[in-house]
Amino acid sequence: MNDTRRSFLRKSALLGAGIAGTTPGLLHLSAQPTPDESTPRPTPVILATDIGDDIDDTWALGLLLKSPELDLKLVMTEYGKAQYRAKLLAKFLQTTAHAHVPVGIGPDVEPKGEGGQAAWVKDYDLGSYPGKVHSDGVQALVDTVMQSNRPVTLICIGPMPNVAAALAREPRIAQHARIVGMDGSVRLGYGGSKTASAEWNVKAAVKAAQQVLSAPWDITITPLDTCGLVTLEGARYRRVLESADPVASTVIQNYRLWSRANNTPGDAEHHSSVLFDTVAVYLALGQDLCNMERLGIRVSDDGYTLIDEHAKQMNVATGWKSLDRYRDLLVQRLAGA
Ligand SMILES: [Ca+2]
Repeated sequence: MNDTRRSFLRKSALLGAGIAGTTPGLLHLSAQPTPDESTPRPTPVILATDIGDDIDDTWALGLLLKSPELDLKLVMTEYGKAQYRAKLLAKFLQTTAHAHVPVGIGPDVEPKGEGGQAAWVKDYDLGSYPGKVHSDGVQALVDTVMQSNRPVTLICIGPMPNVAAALAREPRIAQHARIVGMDGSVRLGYGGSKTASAEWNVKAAVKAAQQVLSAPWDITITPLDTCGLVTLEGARYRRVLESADPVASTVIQNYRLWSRANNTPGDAEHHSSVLFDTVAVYLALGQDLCNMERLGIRVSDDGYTLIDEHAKQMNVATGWKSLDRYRDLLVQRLAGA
């Protein structure tokens, strides 16, 4: 749908320029904004994801594909399980008619193996993916950032060893990209607990988090304080569950397999799990629904994200202005108009 609308806008703009350029009486039209100029260009983004462990990455990818403000230039696997994650990304993109998006495979390191969505890609051949598959995903990330003529938004929704590796390989990416990440726990912990937690994405690869979250790029994060509170239930969940939209139905198909693999098959018929990673995608396109604070954040060696005025300053979504409006946005985008 978005591709169709974009190509329509592009054609309209070309037509407008042609008229203005060849008809003297209409020259003033060239000063009028064309549809392309009046519609903000989508932001180039890269998604770095540990898809295939918790199911929220799959929901986040769905939200990203349904957000016309964002132009997905590359998906890269994070945190091991490289082949399994790459297959999930490729099959999801192909199933939802986004097979033009390149897939970058991260290094074949620990952790290895598969996860709760393995059944979905059991017979999928990565070689059959119509788009580009980069065997060196870290280099693909570096090249995509350095070759972009506009700053890239790097959405990080997993532990970040591969983003840290990209930064080590080409430190200048920090001048050409900004980070929007699902990271940490500032004042609230898991489940809205009043005690901060050592959040998984930080704790699973602490050194990488310290490197990425202190580099000189612009950083925005959703810690558990905001992302840890997002679930869909009741009528909202049913809209996604019953949607015929290819993205929504692919998300639900994966959620059902994942729930079965986690011995909670009934969950997928009634409510979502916590959709942490979707909030990072949201923050890449807008922040109006969150309370944003500018805070110095230091990553401790045991994986906590501590407020420290001498540490790297970043934009932190520390609370919701309206969590219900965010839930509505998520449903509207995933389930279609
Ligand atoms: Ca994740």
